[in-house]
Amino acid sequence: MNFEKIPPFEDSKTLLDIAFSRARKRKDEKKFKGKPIDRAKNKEIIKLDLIQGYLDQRLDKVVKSYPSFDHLPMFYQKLIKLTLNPDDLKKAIATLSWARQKIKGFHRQYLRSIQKSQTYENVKLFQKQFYGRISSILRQTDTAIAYINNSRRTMKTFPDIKDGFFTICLYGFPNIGKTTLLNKLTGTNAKTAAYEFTTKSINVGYLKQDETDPSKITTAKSKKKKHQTGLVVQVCDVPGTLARPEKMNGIEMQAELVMNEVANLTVYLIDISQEYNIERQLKLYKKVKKQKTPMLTLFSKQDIVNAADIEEFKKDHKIKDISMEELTKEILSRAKSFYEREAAKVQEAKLSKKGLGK
Ligand SMILES: Nc1nc2c(ncn2[C@@H]2O[C@H](COP(=O)(O)OP(=O)(O)OP(=O)(O)O)[C@@H](O)[C@H]2O)c(=O)[nH]1
Ligand SMILES: [Mg+2]
Repeated sequence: MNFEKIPPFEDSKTLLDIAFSRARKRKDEKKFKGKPIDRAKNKEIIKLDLIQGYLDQRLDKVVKSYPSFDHLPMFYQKLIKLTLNPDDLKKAIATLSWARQKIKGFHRQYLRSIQKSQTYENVKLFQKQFYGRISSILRQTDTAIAYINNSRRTMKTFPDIKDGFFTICLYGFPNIGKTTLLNKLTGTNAKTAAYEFTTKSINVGYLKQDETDPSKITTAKSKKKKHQTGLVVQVCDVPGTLARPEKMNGIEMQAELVMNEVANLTVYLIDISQEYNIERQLKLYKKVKKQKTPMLTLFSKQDIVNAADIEEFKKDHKIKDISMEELTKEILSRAKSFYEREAAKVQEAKLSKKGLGK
């Protein structure tokens, strides 16, 4: 899902100003014929049509640009629950739909009144009443518009995680090399730095099986057709997590959500070059191991850690790890089984549909 495309929305005053000035301009461009009273009526009718048409189109666009909450993949439903209030968002969007219908109704009503008018005074009066009514309706949407715009800012930070891919989550403490590994595996250029909490939102990259050497991986430019481009794997690098379940912050909760809701495999990174938080990394390791998502453990920064120290650490804590070379092979092998299972499911569904159709 890509939430980047949700457009911004004007407040009621700006919206009305634009609608009125467009209507005025278009009306001035048009030549009106007939008796003076008919000309006056037609001028106002055109303005009413243009104003209603513009507001209708703007309100409709915003309403339609928000995906229906109940149809979103579970990950995004939960992410919205974590970061926003879905009921308030639904209410705000419903307010815009309500305003749209109300404006439509007033447009019909005042169009008829102006058409029936016999005097200029009445034409002016109905025109004024129409403007007053729609201004009042739009003013009532201001809180909803502000809420929608705030939600949009939050939703724009949501990662674009695609459905149907074998997906890996790189998980672990801050500053242990998760983003560095993402960049290495997928060729992304996500920010890495020698301090904690560099990654504030979720980075996504793609790798694929190397066509010249199927035991190796390469970066995947195409994020779309996994079957056409060989085995494509989606990799999510999440913000660092501290082992403190009782006071997890919003970013840590998002990281956990990716691991539990999206990932088919967690790669848990341990960095023993940072002596000071080893105990807490182990605590988190034990927690992640208990989750339903299968986990592989990788020691990061092996170039600056003594190999013997890693061996001793593994023995002391009964940890089974995987090397970098094995990791890529393991990813490809698991991805292959995953896509085979998915293809079998599709085939099965087709067959049972055929069976039912008989
Ligand atoms: N020597 C060495 N340094 C590494 C390695 N991987 C990462 N680093 C360094 O460790 C620091 C942290 O790396 P990141 O990849 O930003 O770590 P992160 O786990 O994504 O950190 P957060 O986003 O803050 O959770 C950076 O200075 C990296 O250059 C490695 O394999 N060897
Ligand atoms: Mg990072």
